[in-house]
Amino acid sequence: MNLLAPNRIDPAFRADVLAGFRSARRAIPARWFYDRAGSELFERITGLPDYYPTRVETALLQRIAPEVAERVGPGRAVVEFGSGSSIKTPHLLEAVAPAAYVPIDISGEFLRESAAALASDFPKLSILPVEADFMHPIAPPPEIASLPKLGFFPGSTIGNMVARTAVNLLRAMVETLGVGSMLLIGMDRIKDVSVLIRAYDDPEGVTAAFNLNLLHRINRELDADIPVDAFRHRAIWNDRFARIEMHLEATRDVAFSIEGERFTMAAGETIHTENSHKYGPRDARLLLRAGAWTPIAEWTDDEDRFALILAEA
Ligand code: AVI
Repeated sequence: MNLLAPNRIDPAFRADVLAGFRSARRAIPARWFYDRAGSELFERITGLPDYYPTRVETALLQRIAPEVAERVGPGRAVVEFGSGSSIKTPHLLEAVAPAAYVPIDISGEFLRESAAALASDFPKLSILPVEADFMHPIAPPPEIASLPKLGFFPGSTIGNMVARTAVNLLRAMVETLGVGSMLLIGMDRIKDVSVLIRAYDDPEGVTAAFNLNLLHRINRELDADIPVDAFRHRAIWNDRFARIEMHLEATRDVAFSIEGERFTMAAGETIHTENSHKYGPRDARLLLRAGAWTPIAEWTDDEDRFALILAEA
């Protein structure tokens, strides 16, 4: 056994995985998808023909950015929650011409990569990356203390949270940015179930590989021997909660061990790995209000697939 291995294990990952397998309804938080392989697979998902959110939101942002700039006014600091995606952020920065740009991400590596990429496109912009977990209030860099702020949270990442967590995050954002700030947030709309299922179960099998990578990650990083070939990817529409759920379903009875603990699953049993909530116009506004934000403008694409909402605290 590699004596260095225990040092590389994230204790929170181990705790979440073990708790998830011990529970009667097996579930692992979606945040653990994003190791290097998972992040690369997610990048591929965003380019898939059936995965509309990234494409539609980017085009929408490009179209409305001048109007957003007019509404928010000059001289703001743009604070992005999650590391700046190379495609979306420049559209906003070009239009808003902010005084500073503050990307916040828990992964220092992604933060440095995206900050470096943006710095070459916006050489005069002051970029102040913050390595932190934005689920909790964060003290912004002192350089932007006196500037009015615009939060940016694209991608409908909020949709990966259950309502209580989403509300807590929105309130943490008010604390981070301060009362009087604005927030531009992306939220995916409820739509035809067949369109949603295709977006989360693409014929190319990239989303399946993304989901199954979680089991590979458990085998790679923990002391585990899960037979990954005995699981298949499932994407299910849960109408009651208006969300796509991703699961990993055992295709036969399986037994395996994780960190010396034995687990069995019967054929057909699943591990719940992700929720991706979708919002009607009223749901979106209610969620924002519950999170202490007042929506002031809203834009959608021609087919009403995706919404960008501007709110103020
Ligand atoms: C990151 N997040 C907004 C994606 C989504 O659409 O919920 C994650 C994803 N899962 C499967 N495909 C994409």
